[in-house]
Amino acid sequence: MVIIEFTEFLKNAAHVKPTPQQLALLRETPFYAFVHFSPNTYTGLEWGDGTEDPAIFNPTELDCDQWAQAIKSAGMQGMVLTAKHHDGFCLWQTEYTEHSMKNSPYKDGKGDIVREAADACKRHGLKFGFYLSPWDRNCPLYGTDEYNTYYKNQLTELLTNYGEIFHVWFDGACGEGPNGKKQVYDFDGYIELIKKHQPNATIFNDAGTIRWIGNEAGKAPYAQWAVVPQELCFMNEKQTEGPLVEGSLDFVYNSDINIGSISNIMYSKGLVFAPAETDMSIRPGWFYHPEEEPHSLERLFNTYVTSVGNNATFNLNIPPMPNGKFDPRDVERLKELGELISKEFSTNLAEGSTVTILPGYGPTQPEIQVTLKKKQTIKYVELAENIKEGQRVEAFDVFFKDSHGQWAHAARDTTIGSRKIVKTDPTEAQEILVRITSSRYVPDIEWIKIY
Ligand code: FUL
Repeated sequence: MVIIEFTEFLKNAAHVKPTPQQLALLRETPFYAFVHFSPNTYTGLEWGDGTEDPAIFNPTELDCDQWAQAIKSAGMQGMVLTAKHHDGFCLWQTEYTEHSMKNSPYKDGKGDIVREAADACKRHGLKFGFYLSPWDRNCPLYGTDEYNTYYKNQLTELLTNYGEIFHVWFDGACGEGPNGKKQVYDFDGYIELIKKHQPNATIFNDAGTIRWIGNEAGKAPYAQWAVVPQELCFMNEKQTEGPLVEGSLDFVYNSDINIGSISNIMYSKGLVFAPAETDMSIRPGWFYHPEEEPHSLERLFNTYVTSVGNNATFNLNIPPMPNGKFDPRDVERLKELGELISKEFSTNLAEGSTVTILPGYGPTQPEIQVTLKKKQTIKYVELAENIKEGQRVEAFDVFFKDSHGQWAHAARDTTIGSRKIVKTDPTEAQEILVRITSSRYVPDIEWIKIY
């Protein structure tokens, strides 16, 4: 049974808009660093079980300025520190547990690594955020209502004592606590605290204002939609009515490739704006393991292109070593990455060129023709939708005019969104044509850049 008109449905879907916080993250802070640091750094584990002795946590040469400098060298704009991972150990001076810096030999139990990291970010012009694992394998309250109070108390400490927080990372993992019980998380209560104390922060979660991209390999699913069913991302406000068609959503998890496609969203009871974050570690593990090597420059660069250059943000983890510094191999790789990103994207060849919008095949299928001032070797075409008004384009083609004056097909792609970087075979050309082949409403292209 058709409940609302299809064209009306498409128009509404095309007008689902970001919040100012989501817009700011996409446009101003799309590339940031994760820092995974906990007793795991000393035990070699990825998931501690909460029985670790806090005395093992002793970063004798901790240098958060070194972290910040390395992060900046890659061109990143922020840092997200694991204030508490699943093992429950707190990297700050919390009032609510002894399983914390209080019992670490570092600075005789007076250390506060959240403070040191936040201050270093300030000194180096980086934004600061934190990860606070809801799953806590140490806290004896875990699995009871009191645990939610405990968690909210910790959240309040972090939200109120460390200056401006740009991003709060809620891990979706929900295992058993020390007493074998699982916890029902009070996400509404957690979100209320963030809205109260840090209204500008975005919230990462499977269901968050920034949602998970669905894998840790930097791959976007088939198309990268920020407009998804509220059934998936309940932390966002519904902006449309639905469903278009009675039925059940087939794809309701971030790893499903079609969550944003019409064939799925038509069954939704309402759509939300929730852009994706790609999270990935510079090495195989989230925590430091000396035998691991950083990923290749090529892999990291490609992940940048398929995240920041694909309507998503990129959260790249760098794990400190037991002494509290980043490994020189990671520092070097970050520098190389920053250099490569600025080499590839610093000169917009379309600067000063002529841009003509042609009617193409109709209002939702226009063509954009760019004539450069002279012939250039083109490696990338970058497009951006005026995302603050919504996401519309479903598919497009790119052509370069060849030496015979013919439009030669260079690339075919799906969504655009906040920013899309299309990699092409390096080609000499002066004229570029972008043909929008499908759009949910009249496309509103904010910019086109050529590199
Ligand atoms: C996952 C965690 O279980 C991993 O340890 C890591 O923190 C990653 C970013 O999120 O859910």
